[in-house]
Amino acid sequence: MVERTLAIIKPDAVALGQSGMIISIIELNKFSIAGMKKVHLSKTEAEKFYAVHKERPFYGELVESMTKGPVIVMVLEKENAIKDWRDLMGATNPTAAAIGTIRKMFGISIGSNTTHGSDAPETARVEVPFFFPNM
Ligand code: 3AN
Repeated sequence: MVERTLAIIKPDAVALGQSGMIISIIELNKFSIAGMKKVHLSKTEAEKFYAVHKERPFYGELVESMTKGPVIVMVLEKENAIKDWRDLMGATNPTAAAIGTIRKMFGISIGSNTTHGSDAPETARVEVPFFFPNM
């Protein structure tokens, strides 16, 4: 089934000039980029986007790391986009991520792990319109 998922290239990766390479990898893996924009999240926006993690000990660090510079937000489209994008990103902790995954190649730490991807269809249905209200 053709699906849509939300992908974010996080501030550290954008600042390090890795966006172009990451977008190339996305295209080489046959995702269609249905929407894309560069935005600098406010603290309020990041807190809302990650509200599900509010009780986690790393919430403050997560909000801070997502607001320290601009991010590139994309809607990716393909068959099984949600699982395929998560597989391409790799495990949350870059040290545990499989060789060939984006987080393995570019990730610095668990808190600075290059990209975000929706984790389920219900999540994608909320996360896509969060950034692209008309999609
Ligand atoms: P994923 O992004 O792989 O779905 P989640 O949903 O568990 O992982 O975590 C959301 C984000 O929170 C991660 N992308 C990561 O940046 C951050 N994070 C997760 N665990 C930690 C941790 N132990 N310390 C710092 N940041 C974390």
